[in-house]
Amino acid sequence: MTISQPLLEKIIRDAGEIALKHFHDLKHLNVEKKQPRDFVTAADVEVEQFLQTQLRENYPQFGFWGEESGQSENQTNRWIVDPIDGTHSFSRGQYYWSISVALEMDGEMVFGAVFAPALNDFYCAEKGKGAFRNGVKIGVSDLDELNDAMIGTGFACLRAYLENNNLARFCRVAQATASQRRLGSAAVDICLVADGQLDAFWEQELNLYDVAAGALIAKEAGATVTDFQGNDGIFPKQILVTNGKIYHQLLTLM
Ligand code: 2AM
Ligand code: CA
Repeated sequence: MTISQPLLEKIIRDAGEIALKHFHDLKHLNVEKKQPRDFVTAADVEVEQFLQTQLRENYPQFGFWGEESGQSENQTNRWIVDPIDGTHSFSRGQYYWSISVALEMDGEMVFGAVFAPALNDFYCAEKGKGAFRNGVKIGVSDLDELNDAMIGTGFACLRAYLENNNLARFCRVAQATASQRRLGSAAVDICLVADGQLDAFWEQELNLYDVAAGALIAKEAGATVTDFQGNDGIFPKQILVTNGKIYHQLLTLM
């Protein structure tokens, strides 16, 4: 492997400092709308520029795809970056937002990091080497009764004005589970499943940069990652992440 985890952690934590500076001075933060219900701030742009520059400088062999700046030339081996996942929460001073960085090589995620600066939680994984939060190995919960489960979801589909909007599915799952959470950053939500803080998470109509890093972290922590039909893989338009034990019970409700 040609990457250095300590170097990447330093770069991503430094990016977190840039985001935190804005987070602690929200009164002066410029929030714009890319389209209705879709926000971007100066922090998103600055964090992405910083990551792009640092990653290019240290890893010139890899391409780059960021939410705000788009795709560079080399897309076979590339960094996939969401500078701030959960921008709306960020802009309101809430804590669930994150910086998401994945390295994809030949169609496979080999490294993923999700840093939630306001929580000071740094999640990361390298393929085949387990998943970690702040350097401590993590794993999914062992809860096996859907009725007792705490599950997370999100509604990117509502912001996209889709008729297929997750509301009926949410009602089915809410009636079958003990607790529901809607925290606003898919990348963090998926890491909470990896860490056993949630038993499962699903969402639809996301983008690859929202889920690429989280999905690897979750898999390395022992989670199942599928679409709503049960196909293995990372499908941002339909992602279901579970602890494995409640997978079949939940899949039938998707
Ligand atoms: P973002 O903050 O990077 O935009 C929350 O449900 C998830 O939906 C977040 O990961 C958020 O990512 C994403 N999201 C927000 N607005 C969206 C939109 N208009 N279309 C698709 N996804 C969106
Ligand atoms: Ca974003």
